[in-house]
Amino acid sequence: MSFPKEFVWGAAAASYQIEGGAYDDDKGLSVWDMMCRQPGRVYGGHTGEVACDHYNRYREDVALMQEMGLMAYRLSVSWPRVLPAGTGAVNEKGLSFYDRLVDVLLEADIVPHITLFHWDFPHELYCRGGWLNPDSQEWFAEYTAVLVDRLSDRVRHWMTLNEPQCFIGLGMLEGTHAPGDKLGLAEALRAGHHALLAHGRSVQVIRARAKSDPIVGYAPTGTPVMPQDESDPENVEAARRAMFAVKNRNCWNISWWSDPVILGHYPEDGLSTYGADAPKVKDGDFDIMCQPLDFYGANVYNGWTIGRNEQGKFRNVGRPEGHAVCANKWPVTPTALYWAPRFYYERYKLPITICENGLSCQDWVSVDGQVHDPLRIDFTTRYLREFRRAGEDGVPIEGYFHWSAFDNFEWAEGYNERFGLVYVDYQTQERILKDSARWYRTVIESNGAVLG
Ligand code: GCO
Repeated sequence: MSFPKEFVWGAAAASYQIEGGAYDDDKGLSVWDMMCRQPGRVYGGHTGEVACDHYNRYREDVALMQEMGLMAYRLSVSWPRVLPAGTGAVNEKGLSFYDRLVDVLLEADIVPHITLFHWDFPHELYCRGGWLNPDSQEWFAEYTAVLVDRLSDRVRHWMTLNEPQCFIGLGMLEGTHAPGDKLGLAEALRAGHHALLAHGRSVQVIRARAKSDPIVGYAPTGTPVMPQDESDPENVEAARRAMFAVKNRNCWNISWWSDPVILGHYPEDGLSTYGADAPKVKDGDFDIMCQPLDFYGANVYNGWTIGRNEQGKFRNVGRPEGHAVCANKWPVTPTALYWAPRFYYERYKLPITICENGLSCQDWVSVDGQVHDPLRIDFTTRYLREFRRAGEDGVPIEGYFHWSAFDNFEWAEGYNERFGLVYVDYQTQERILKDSARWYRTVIESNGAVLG
């Protein structure tokens, strides 16, 4: 068996990471604009002010996507570009950017998949308490309505939040991402509770107002756990348990952020791990959070392996010396793209779309003027073979979005990491299709047959 006939091959990017135009056309400020102004927060003092200048070069960029043969493009919308104060007055110039982008994509036969929130939270709303404010769910519902009203005649694919683990955990608890706060766990989890409510309200708004039948999902992340011995059912079970466990008093886990949205409650072990820091749940909260979804959007980069020690007890088996790593030292663990989709599907019973998967490489322009990135091709081949295997074993696999379409602003790492299929020279804004981009085209054209 190969990939399903209707399988969607795409690539992804996010507004703050590529758009630039931070001060153009009356855009409001986001927490990332503000974070980048603070010395020492982002590698090298880099900012997303210009980034890939996609705000001005989107036509050229869509032409490159077409050259790559993409069937779909996962983009996100900058909330403060559309609503400069986060609520209230709509900025027509900002909204019309997305309107034009959608049209240009459709003309190129590329289906837009819109993520409503990929971290550029409006600064004005942050000053009103941000996600800590219980009204945040209504702010997000209002913003959702503006986009759905304007775009849903042409856009059917929607994702609500990207990785609450990061924008709450890294943004509000650890302070390494915007807004850069180091709150207590109780405050972070309360903010997270509001974000989960915002997700639910947003799904309700999409379903109530969309002009064409919507396909709605959610794009969280987490760390997959793989069994060392795949033929040992107890090892598989140990991996599943470890993958969904909430053991640490931080925001980095899967089930706290997915169970309420899909199963309608917080996980028991999370409630005991967080104890008195767990948020108060009001009657009806889970009814709001838990809305019908059409797919589970998984962002998967790497995982760890669990196996038996000499006494037969399960533990993290670690990695052998010299194990393959990406430029940013993330480990290369292809079977994560088998086990994560399988465990997600078994627990949540939703079809799986991989909304992000990819790697940072040390790409540069070679003397022949090309960008040769064999490691990206090898990495993606290995991961996609595993994803295909998940499909063969009965997991409904619907799509794959490579992270990323373009090199871009990698948050606190600035431009120090290159995740793109397309190389971007930030001085000249020249784009070069990397070898991987041309290769990806052959993957798409053959619906994965070239993966071997
Ligand atoms: C994510 C981030 C992306 C990152 C990518 C590489 O959703 O994890 O949204 O924006 O750039 O994951 O770290």
